[in-house]
Parts: sequence; C-alpha cells; structure tokens
Amino acid sequence: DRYSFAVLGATGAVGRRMLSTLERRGVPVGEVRLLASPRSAGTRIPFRGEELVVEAVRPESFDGVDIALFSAGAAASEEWAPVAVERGAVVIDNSSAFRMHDDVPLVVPEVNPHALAHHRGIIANPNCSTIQLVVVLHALREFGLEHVTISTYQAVSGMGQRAVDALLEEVRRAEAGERDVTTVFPVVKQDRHVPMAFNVIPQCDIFLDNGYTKEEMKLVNESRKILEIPSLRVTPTAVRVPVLYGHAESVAVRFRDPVGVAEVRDRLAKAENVVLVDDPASALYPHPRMAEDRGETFVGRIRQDLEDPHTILFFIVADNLLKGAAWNAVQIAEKLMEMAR
Ligand code: A2P
Ligand code: 11C
Repeated sequence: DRYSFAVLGATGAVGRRMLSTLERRGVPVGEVRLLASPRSAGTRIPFRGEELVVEAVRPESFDGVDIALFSAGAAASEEWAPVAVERGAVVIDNSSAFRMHDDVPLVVPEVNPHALAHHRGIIANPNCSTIQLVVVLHALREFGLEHVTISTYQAVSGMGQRAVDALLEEVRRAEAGERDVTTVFPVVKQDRHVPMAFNVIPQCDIFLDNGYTKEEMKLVNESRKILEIPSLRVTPTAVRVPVLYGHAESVAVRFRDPVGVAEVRDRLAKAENVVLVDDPASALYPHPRMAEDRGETFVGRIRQDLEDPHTILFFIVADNLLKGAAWNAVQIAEKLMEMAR
C-alpha cells in the first residue's frame, strides 16, 4: 500500500532533504504535495524523476494526506499542525513547537519507538544536537546514565540555508582582505553580529534568563524526555563553528557503574545506525566531513577519564540536516507505517 505525503517547508534546507530521504529510503509514497508560503508557490522540485510544483499551504492541502512532514518553523507548525490533524493527517513536526507537550511523543526511532503508540495526531522530531546524543547514550543505558557533560561544535546549516550562504560570503570577503565582515551570526534577528568565518562562537540561539541558551536547554530537556530519565544531569555548552554540514559533540558521561573502554566500544559497535570510527593512531575518528550526507551517527575517541573509572569520554558526529532532522522524520514515518500493518 502507498501512503500520501505532504511536506510543509518543501523549499527549505530540511524540506528538500525530507523529499530526497523519502526517495533514498524507498518509502512507499503515493501522492506527495509540496507546500510552502505563497512566496515560493510555483517553484519546481524534482522527485522520483518528475518535477513537482510547490503550492501555497491552505487547509485543503491536507485533505487525503496520510502523513505530513513539517519543517517550516515553529510559527507555521503552530498554525498548520492542528489544521492538518483536523483534516485527518498525522503530522511529524521538525519544529520546537510541540516537543515538550505531554501528549506529544518526541521520538528517535532507535531509542523510543514505543512512544509512538500514544500519539494524538502530532509527533515531534527532536532538535538535531539532541538526536545524535541520545542515539549514543541509549546504547550505553545498561551502565546507568547519571551525568552527561557536553560541548557542541555546530554547523551553520542548523540556522538554515541563509546561514550557509552567509558563511561562504564571509570567507570570500576575508580572502579579499575584509577580515571583520559580519552577516547573520550568531542569531539572525539579534542586533549585534559576530564574524563566523575563521571564528568560534559560544552561542547557538538566544539566551534565556538562567544564562544558558535555548539550544543548551533543548539538550537538557529533550534528552530527559526521549530517554525517559527525568533525573538525568546534563551540563551543556553549545558552540557554533564555521562548518557547513554536520554537528560534532565532545561528551563525558558519568555512569552508575565503573565502565571500561572495551565494553563501551562493544556496545557502540552493536548499536543500531551507529558507526564506530575509533582508530586515532591512523587518524580515524569522526569529523563532520565524514558524516555529511549520511544517515548514521558516528562515534570515536572513546577513552576513560584519567581519574574516575565511572566516566567515559567520546566524540559524536552526525549530519544535522539528515539524522538531525529529515532522516529521523522519515524514519518516524516508516515506523508509523510498520505499526499500521
Ligand atoms: P518559502 O520558500 O515559501 O519561504 P529554511 O529553514 O531553509 O529557511 O526553510 C524554511 C521553509 O519553511 C521554507 O520552505 C519556507 O517556505 C517555509 N515557510 C516558512 N514560513 C512559512 C509559513 N508561514 N507558511 C508556510 N511555509 C513557510
Ligand atoms: C541549530 N539546533 O543548529 C539548531 C537548529 O529546534 O529544531 C534546529 C532548531 C530546532 O541552530
């Protein structure tokens, strides 16, 4: 049986990858409707050898749709998800709008597919930096997850296609001798901007009253919800780096039990959709260029804390637009189809 799909935000960086992931994973797609704002109505996007035309979203867009993939920002999700559900679609939403709602499952298929049993029409896709973290933590659950200390190195594509273009422009202008150009970093709508080319910025998204950024608090709250460990301690620092695609994370986990590197390596080698790349002597470790355009999560640099036998360190990388967004959303759709059989 074929399923009819809609993609809201089809012209965006994630929306385009939702379409290519549907193709690449061979999802049994029947009709697919490409939706965006009136700005890009009429745009043509290739899908399975045809050119599909983007339509401006309206309530009737969701009539007859089985699964609607949303990636058009939180405001569009708040406006259109209830409409789509009302018209009979199940919404898989990549925005932050519903993630922490009690009646909305927040799902990473390798970790908590069981949460899909209780949805009420909307399923949330987690934040990119959270997804790759919990895929790895889940594989190490048996040792007792207690405290996760994480620093991220996040690609500019997390801020959308515009940020990718902006970084490339800063690099070009730096080559021409203009070293202090600022564009859209760290946050497009913020007054003060900081150069991103040849720099590192310890801010992803806006600051909250507690001194942490929104991105850092997503790592805390979403990890607890997905892993179903409300007491998990998470100590986050989120940093933007001049990388186009692929988020990296330096992580230290303190476990209830003492844990050796060999056991951790063994569990990660067996974990679903995890690629162990851990031969530092041969310069084999995960880095963003390795993860680009891949759906798996890469992990390496596995080592024990110098003093504490309960603490293990590692480095995690995944394509933020694929496993961190489009790929995970399509995996959720596949699970839903599996459950309906
Ligand atoms: P549009 O092309 O019409 O602006 P990105 O994250 O790369 O910036 O992409 C955002 C995506 O979300 C685009 O496809 C954009 O469509 C779409 N979008 C943004 N706001 C709305 C809205 N209010 N209604 C429908 N689509 C929207
Ligand atoms: C970034 N993590 O890299 C953000 C992008 O909550 O879906 C995704 C924001 C979200 O800037």
